[in-house]
Amino acid sequence: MPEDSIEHIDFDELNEKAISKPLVNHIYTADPSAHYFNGKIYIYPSHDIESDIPFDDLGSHFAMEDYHVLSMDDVDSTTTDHGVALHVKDVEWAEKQMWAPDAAHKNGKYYLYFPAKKADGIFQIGVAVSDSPTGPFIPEPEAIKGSYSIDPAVFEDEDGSFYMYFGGIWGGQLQKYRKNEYGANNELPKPEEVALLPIVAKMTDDLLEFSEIPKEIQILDKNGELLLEGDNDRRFFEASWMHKYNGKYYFSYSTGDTHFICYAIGDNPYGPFTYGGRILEPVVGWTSHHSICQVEGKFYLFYHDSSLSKGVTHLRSVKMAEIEHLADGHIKTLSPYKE
Ligand code: FUB
Repeated sequence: MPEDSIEHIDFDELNEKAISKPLVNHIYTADPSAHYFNGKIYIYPSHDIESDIPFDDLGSHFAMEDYHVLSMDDVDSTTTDHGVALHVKDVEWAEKQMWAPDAAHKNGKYYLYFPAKKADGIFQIGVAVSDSPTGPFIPEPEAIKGSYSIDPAVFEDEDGSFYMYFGGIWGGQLQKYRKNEYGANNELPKPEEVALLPIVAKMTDDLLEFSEIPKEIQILDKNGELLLEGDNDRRFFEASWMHKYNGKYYFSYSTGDTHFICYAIGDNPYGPFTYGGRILEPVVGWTSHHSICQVEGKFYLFYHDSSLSKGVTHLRSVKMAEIEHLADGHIKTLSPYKE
């Protein structure tokens, strides 16, 4: 939701209308990646903090330094904060801005994937490993080779293969890359040109590296045409996620400056994906970022808004709500606040 509309909000009224409450309110949390590991819900969010860094379009004021893992015994239970699971000071290659993370579980090990800026100001994505879903996580000494930009989402397919989806424009730096190569002069395409696309790479068996050269995934309209950069209501901005439903692959993402969470449907992890609609209408706060987690046959959207901080865009709170897949495969759009 745009910053200038926040001053007109009555937050008491808004909280009455909200379809869900913050899962925790002793710290600010955002960008929730939720997983159902061993019969319990684990949420891997960003840990938002106040900073004296001025606001800019690159998101420099999102100055997060560490990650906490949250857990819930079931969808109705209280949420436990397991404390600091990884701090930027323990990551050799990273300097600052621990943005949206994700996690994976394989053979008794847990993997935390996270983007951070290096000393040269360029984002890369790293991985840290633990024997416990709640950490502490031990970071690998170097970022994942060939990774760039932000917002990793690691999806396990039914055949046991893992894929990382990533990328985000503006502060996430995806516009600086073409065919996986950084170019300081690269910028966003023009509005009438094809939009920048999210990136996917299959992971190695040890889940520490990419096993292939990352590739773009296509998001098409119903006529089979790639979405254009100027199609701000539908084109990819950041916050990739993948879930599977009825044998179909649902790639979901944020449209950033238009504040929607949208989805596109495909037949395999690489796409192409055809735009399907909106999952979530705009929340209070500029960013919208989500995950979708299946718990005992039902699907839940984990998302965030800035209602607890009364609209401070970089002080967000993680929430959850059930979502519904309709008989035709579409997802029913959620409004975060009742009319
Ligand atoms: O939390 C920092 C950034 O804001 C995330 O990486 C983006 O997806 C947006 O939510």
